[in-house]
Amino acid sequence: MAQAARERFAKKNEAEDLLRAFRRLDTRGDGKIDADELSSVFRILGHTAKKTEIEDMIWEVDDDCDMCVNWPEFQTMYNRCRQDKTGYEPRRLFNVVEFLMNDKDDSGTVSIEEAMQILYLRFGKGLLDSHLEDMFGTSDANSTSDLTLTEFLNSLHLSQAKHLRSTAKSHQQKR
Ligand SMILES: [Ca+2]
Ligand SMILES: [Ca+2]
Repeated sequence: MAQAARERFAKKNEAEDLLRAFRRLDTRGDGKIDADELSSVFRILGHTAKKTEIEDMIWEVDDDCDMCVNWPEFQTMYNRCRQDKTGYEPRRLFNVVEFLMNDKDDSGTVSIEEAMQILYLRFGKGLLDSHLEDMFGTSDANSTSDLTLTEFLNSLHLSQAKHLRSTAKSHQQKR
């Protein structure tokens, strides 16, 4: 695919995935996500999180302080994190959203084939393997198993920590 076509397709695809993730979290369908909804989705996905942790996830992105995340807040959070180069943007809800976006068939796990689609559209072929290795520990589709939400969050956490360390290092070297 030519780069311009890929970028157009990627944008459209990303917008659709984002809306799908929002709807999946808004289990009552009232246009905003609260702590109960988030915790019921976690329960379905077999992920354990403390109530305070879930409330913090919402608090970090709740611009109008109603203890819910509405669609504009959700989009703002997503775009902030996607554009963030420093790694310091709060990413807890974002990482969950990433999982739901990757889980295209709503099976509750992310397969390497699913992850490949999104990573390819975002980064192109060049960086595909290294991103897959960060996520699955290998880029070999035959030797991976699907990731649960907990596993997915753990690998994102590790790769984001790695990223923070390397940014810190390159700052030090510049001095
Ligand atoms: Ca709701
Ligand atoms: Ca809100």
